[in-house]
Amino acid sequence: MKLFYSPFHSFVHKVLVCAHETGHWESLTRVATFPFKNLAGELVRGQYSLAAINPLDKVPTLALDDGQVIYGSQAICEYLDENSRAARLYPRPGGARWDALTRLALCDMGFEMTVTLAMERWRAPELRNVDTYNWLWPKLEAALDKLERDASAGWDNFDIGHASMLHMISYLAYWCGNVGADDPVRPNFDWRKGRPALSDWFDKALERDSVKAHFRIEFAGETSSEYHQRMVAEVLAAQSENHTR
Ligand SMILES: N[C@@H](CCC(=O)N[C@@H](CS)C(=O)NCC(=O)O)C(=O)O
Repeated sequence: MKLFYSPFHSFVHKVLVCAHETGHWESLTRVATFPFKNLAGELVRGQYSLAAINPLDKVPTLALDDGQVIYGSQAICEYLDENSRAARLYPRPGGARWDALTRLALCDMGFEMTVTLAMERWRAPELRNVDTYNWLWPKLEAALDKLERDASAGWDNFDIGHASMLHMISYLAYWCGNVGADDPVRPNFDWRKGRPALSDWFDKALERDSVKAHFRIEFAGETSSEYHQRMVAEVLAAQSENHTR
């Protein structure tokens, strides 16, 4: 299997966590994909295009060995979980499943809002859309507050919603707060402040092997666009051989 994804490990990737927890880590070829910029940091499209296998041209995109392509992180995680060789992250039908799926949705949407805010930083400060920030920021704070209330009640499991929480919170902390990026959206924002239960949960979850396998570890694989294009070509060849898409 090939996973096309952005290899920035300054945040926790939900799909990587899921791949590791479900026992697919070793059989996954991770293909570095830069959806927005080339390696020189210029905003260009095309060099790392996935358009031939994903009409949305987005990461993450999973390609199975027979050429079948699955995109949308939710679909990818569900595929990995259904074919799990180890833990299952999607609870069986019932209340626990809806709780996990709702946290998955909350944090996936929170992540996308955070990406929108982080992308605003690419504009000159005077061109940044303040209305976007004013609209989205209260939702992100409310999402964190809801998760703090949930964390106060406690969990005795680790599900797909938790993987998504790690993804959103670590990305938000990096791009919108006091953790890492230059020119963050809110330079002094500390998501942990006033959220002790969530903060404790987060620190414990970072100890999982599925997180430690990539978080804050530099991507060591091939990053050239030639390699990326070769991997896309392999998917297309498998598709024509197996009549998949
Ligand atoms: N809902 C999608 C979101 C994927 C997504 O928006 N990926 C961004 C990177 S964070 C992307 O590839 N953007 C490239 C583009 O929009 O052209 C998922 O969860 O997979």
